[in-house]
Amino acid sequence: MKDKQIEKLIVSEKKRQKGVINLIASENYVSEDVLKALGSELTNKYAEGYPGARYYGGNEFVDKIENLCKERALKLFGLTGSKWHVNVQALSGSPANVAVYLGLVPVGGKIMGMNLQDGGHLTHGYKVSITGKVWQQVPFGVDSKTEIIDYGEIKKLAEKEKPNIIVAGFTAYPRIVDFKKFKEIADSVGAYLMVDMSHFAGLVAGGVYPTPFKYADVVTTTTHKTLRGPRSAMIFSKIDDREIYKKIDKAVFPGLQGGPHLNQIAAIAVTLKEADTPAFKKYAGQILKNAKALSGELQKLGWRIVSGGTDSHLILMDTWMDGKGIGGKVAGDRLEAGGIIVNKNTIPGDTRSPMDPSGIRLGTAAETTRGKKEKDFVKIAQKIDKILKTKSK
Ligand code: DSN
Repeated sequence: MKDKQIEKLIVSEKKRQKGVINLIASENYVSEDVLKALGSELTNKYAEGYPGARYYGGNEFVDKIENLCKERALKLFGLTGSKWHVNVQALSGSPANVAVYLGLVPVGGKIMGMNLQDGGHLTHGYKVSITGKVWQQVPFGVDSKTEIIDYGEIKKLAEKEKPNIIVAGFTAYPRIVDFKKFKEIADSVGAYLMVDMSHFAGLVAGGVYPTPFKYADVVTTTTHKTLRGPRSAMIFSKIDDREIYKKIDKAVFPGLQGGPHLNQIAAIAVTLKEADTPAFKKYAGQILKNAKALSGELQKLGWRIVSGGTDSHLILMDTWMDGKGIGGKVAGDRLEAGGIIVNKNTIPGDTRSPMDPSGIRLGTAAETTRGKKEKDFVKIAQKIDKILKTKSK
């Protein structure tokens, strides 16, 4: 690069990434091919609109790229183009979720989503997000004892509040979600069911987590977590006489965005091809095995794992343990000093502040990409335990 300042910083970041154990549940390491697509000449192209209906000329190749990306997206999740539509233009996860609400929920309408403290995302209607300002959140949480979603409570709440849309999905909930139950609840109150599978999309693609497509009206996902692609998003909508997909396409463009980022779209296409392989299935299975090994060993070492374990790539560790342990901020800082990168996280019923909550969130997708197996994660658990039990000087 001619710009030595930026080049030096990129090289330093590359070194940092190589030198740490990365347990951030929403990060991963992409392939050289994904990086090549991201850094290609596609970034020069403006193509407002959709394939075959653009507002700019010169779309011969970018139309093919976007169509191929959409075909691959449907194929990977076992969907047919007559029943499902996919939009691959949303710039990332938050704008994808906002586009769905913009398309389907009137201003002031109700979004029923998991509250932030129990594992929901900001864009599931939380008050500081635009999704909690333009629309009203009807928050639900987990059962205070089991720390698992209580579908009976959700049903009661939905019947009382009559939300326009119910969001099943999370950023910090380690368990399997029962999409069938969510669909029954949504149908009983006339709400759309949206599943935000951002965290577990790669696990669904790999066949190790239940597919939401049997039950959802809309499925949103980022493409950079367990799916191991570029920072971007996709929105799948069921095709039926409600014509949801038309409303969502319009919400993405021209509702929220101008030109799509075609370099990202090409990189998603590359990711989807990589994910449609036996090797990726094996990878997804290993993510799960590794998460169980990490969670099991931490429990053996005396740490409390929220909900007693995990069914996914994600683990919520209670580091505070009612004052017997340490806060999430100190835990995160100490681990970083010891070469392990995590994020501090609230746990269900947390009374501490989000800046220094009671726990940390761990994920196994990134280190599994680097070839780590169960025995390596047992060692990582022991390292975490040692670091957290050693008082800082
Ligand atoms: N998706 C969030 C995460 O899980 O890290 C960030 O918005």
